[in-house]
Amino acid sequence: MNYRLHYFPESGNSYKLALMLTLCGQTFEPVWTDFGGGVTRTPEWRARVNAMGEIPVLEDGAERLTQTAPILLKLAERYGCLNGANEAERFEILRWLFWDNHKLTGYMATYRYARAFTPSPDPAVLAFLRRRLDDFLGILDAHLQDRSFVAADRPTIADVSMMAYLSFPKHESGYDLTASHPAIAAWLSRLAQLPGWQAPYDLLPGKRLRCHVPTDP
Ligand SMILES: N[C@@H](CCC(=O)N[C@@H](CS)C(=O)NCC(=O)O)C(=O)O
Repeated sequence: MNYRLHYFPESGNSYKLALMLTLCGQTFEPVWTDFGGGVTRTPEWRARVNAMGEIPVLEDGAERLTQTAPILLKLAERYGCLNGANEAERFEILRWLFWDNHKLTGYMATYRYARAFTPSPDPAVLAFLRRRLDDFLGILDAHLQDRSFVAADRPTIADVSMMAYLSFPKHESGYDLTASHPAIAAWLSRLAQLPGWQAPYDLLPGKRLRCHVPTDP
């Protein structure tokens, strides 16, 4: 096994890499990280593991890789898996990866973390983030009205990246996508049919953060 993935279970960014490796038929050693305990904020961890202070980190043999988008691109090239087939598709994949990192994942990760995993989130901050997310989810739902996948006529790493935070249990984000964004819900169901697909908490085991919202019935 050449890969070691530094992660915590609630991390959708970690899920992107765990799922990608799995869909490419690769295994990895999971390295659970005490994100809730603040380990990624310590100078020691930043000096030893990731100077950017972020999870995930993928050890690829002797190399330590960070930032999911370039890592997904590297793995897609390496395994010929979920890649673009031509320049137009590769441009489209990059376009959505940038949008995802800045908008969809950027806001959903922050909103969900504050809402579910902190004890007393500021309602004004939650309202601001949710207003932005409503817009982003509307944009994605419209994009998926007349196509099956985000960037090509088959799944690519853009789908892997963008589905990640939308694949966690709905009580965490408070979005019931089946009711609010049916095209997104249908797309998530299609992706869940991919051979080897696994849900986030099945791929990312271990001690979980305390959740402060009631769980789904
Ligand atoms: N763009 C980065 C985002 C990574 C990221 O934000 N990870 C979160 C955990 S899922 C984190 O470590 N956040 C720490 C912080 O923002 O201070 C990527 O794609 O890897």
